[in-house]
Amino acid sequence: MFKKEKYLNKNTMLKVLVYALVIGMFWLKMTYIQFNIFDLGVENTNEGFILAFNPLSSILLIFGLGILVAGRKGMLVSYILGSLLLYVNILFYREYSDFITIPMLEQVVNLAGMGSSITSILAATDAFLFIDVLVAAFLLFYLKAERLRLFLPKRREGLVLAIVAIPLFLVNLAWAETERTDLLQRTFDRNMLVKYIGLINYHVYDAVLQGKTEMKKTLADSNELVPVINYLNEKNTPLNAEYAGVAKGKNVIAISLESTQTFVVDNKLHGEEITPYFNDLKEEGLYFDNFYHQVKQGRTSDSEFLLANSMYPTNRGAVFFTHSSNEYEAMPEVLGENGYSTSVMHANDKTFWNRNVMYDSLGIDKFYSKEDYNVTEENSYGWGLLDEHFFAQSLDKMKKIEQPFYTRMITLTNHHPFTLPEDKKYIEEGNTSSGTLNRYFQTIRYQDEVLKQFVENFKKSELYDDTILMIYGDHFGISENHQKAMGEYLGKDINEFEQFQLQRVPLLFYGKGIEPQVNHTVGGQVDLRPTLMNMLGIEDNNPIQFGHDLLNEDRRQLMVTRDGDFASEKYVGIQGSCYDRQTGEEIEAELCDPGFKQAKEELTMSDSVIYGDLLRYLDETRVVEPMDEQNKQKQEE
Ligand code: GP9
Ligand code: MN
Repeated sequence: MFKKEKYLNKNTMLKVLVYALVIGMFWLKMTYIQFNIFDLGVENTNEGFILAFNPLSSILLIFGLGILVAGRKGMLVSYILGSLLLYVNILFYREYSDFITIPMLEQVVNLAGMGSSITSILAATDAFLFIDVLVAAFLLFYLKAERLRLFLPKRREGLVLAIVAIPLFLVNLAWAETERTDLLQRTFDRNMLVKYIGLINYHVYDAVLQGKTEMKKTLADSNELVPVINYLNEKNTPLNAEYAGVAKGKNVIAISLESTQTFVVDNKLHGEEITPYFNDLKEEGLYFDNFYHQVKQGRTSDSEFLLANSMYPTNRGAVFFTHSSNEYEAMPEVLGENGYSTSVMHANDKTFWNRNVMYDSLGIDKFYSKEDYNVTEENSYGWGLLDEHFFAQSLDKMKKIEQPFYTRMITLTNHHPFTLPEDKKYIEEGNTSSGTLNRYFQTIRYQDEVLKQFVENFKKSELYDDTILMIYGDHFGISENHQKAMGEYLGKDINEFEQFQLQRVPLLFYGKGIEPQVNHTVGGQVDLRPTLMNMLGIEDNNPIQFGHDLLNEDRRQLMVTRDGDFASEKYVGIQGSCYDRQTGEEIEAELCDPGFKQAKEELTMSDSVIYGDLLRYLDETRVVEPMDEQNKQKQEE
């Protein structure tokens, strides 16, 4: 009896030891990853402790559930799946500086299309992140010599672990709220969520959000469009009369420049201009120097969405994937109704970003994708067809399409990881501490050179007289992971404010009839549609647009980012902090309160339209519109 008890005690102790070792190992690994691989911006010791503590509840949860379902095997499966989840997030983070969301998972097809980019985010040392999996398997399965019978967890122990996870998570949450109140309600920023509740809990939270999102669409009804219309009517600024119809009846070539940021414009490297051609071209057109991208996880596709709809993309996933079956009344559709033929030219797989499906919803007549281009090994590099060939072949296509046309070209060569064949490097690479930034200068320089070929050929073509160009950057190319190097190049410390300002992208309208001018208004991609439609002199009857004509001098200057940050004429508001936009100095936080409030309202309104698929009720609601018109006239009187 005594002997048996002793044996049991010893066994229990060993069991607890194995539990502790396996849980401890995963905890250690996850803490290492959260501290060292993700850049979560830990600001004080309290946050450091939260970050070190937050893996625990999620580990108990997944191990507990594993044991509950399949005992020892289940625990190992949880260990392996948990490790894979961490690793996939690491890869994703290296590429996008963001964490995976469920809608984003549908986009694994994109990873296949990433070509050389995917290899650049794998590191040989990553193998170390899996060594513990072997140790765990060894502890759980091989240390079971008959006499020791070390580890045979009972199902009910799994249940206990999973239950204990709940109060632990609540402790975690309460602790996190000491740093940020209403953490789970104010979730524009995934970085912050992961910092406070840990990566695995974040995924659980994301799953809950997903469920809510799906419910919203099912439960939505036409009444929900009314507050949005009222809000937009209230905020509405009239279109600029001087520019109305300056490009009436003309063709439009919109050129989306991949990863092109404003900081390269009029800037030099080794004493040479990085974009010599664009620098000159912008002197002959209407150029905007305070124009920001507003994309989130959907990158290029988000910029396309902003342009087509003048609505904000979603905060999770790419709206091109998540809401491609929604009803829209996008700009191409309206242009089509006004006699335009509409197309997109982009030499990538047509399924990338789900474009082939979404373009139908946006009313784009024709998508010239990779299969419509002559793509060979000789004329391709990295992501695919080199821009010079893309431009040349696209111009040939344009000469043949029915006029008036609206076509949008999307370049590709200046994409991460920014590599080029030797003979296309027209400038020495940079000498900062980031290879990515160093190469970026070269791909930007290349893009400028081939843009020159395109525009010069365009000018010589018959198209020139009847066509305007709208050239803009789709989003940043250099992520905040390269802040230090960016600081070395720009010769200043890249703080939160500077990082925000780096989100500016160039915007240029060019063509006969467009007077040269530099415009400093603060705007973003959401403003493109009303600006362009006004220049084309087309009445755009879709009232659900969040943009404001960039050319109206009385416009509301407010550029809202998907994170709920904003830039206005005076201020820049970033995650609760406030800066003077001119000087970059941090000022009293309260000064930005109204801006934050408006930003939030704006995003909430836009989201309600997308999540509820509310544009399907537009025709119904339009019946009441004449009333609104009358009201407006009254107000004007
Ligand atoms: C792919 C291209 C690049 O077709 O648009 O996409 P990105 O990674 O920039 O969103
Ligand atoms: Mn892009």
